[in-house]
Amino acid sequence: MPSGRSAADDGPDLTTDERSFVAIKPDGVQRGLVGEILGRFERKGFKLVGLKQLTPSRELAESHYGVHRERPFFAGLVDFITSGPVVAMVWEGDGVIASARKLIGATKPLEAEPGTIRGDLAVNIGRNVIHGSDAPETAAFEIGLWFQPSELSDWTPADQTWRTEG
Ligand code: 3AN
Repeated sequence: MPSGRSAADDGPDLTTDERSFVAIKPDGVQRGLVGEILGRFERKGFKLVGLKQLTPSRELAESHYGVHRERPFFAGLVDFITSGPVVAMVWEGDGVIASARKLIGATKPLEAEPGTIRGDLAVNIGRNVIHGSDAPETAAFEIGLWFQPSELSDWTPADQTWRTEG
């Protein structure tokens, strides 16, 4: 947070460097939803600092979903996420981790609010089109897992002062 601001200001501040890992899963890519989903993050005002498409290896997928290793759906989840191209992204901005989760909506798409990505675009938990980091620690882990530092861009949008005050 830059000097002169306090937590109490509580407004958007894209000069902070909070980052979140967001990925459009194979169902989102196959269904042609990449532009629709990217557009929602762009229109919100977050800054895209990393973007690539890849079909994840099993090793990458198992690391990414490591916390679910003991769950009954783990093998199916890894099969699914490695079944085709994933669009991996890093978005930056004040509060981006929590805000991205709001844009994405609840894990179960039928419980996700209309207006959210899952609420508008998905019906099934096993085909919920998108992943977003759930906390600063997981964001740091996932960004490091999916991206090399050289794949991330430090840049300032030309319209920065029209997105955030100060
Ligand atoms: P989120 O993606 O909303 O953070 P997590 O971390 O609880 O949700 O679960 C990771 C992924 O595992 C979900 N996106 C979903 O694809 C899958 N998943 C979670 N719970 C289940 C379940 N009960 N059955 C099948 N797949 C599940």
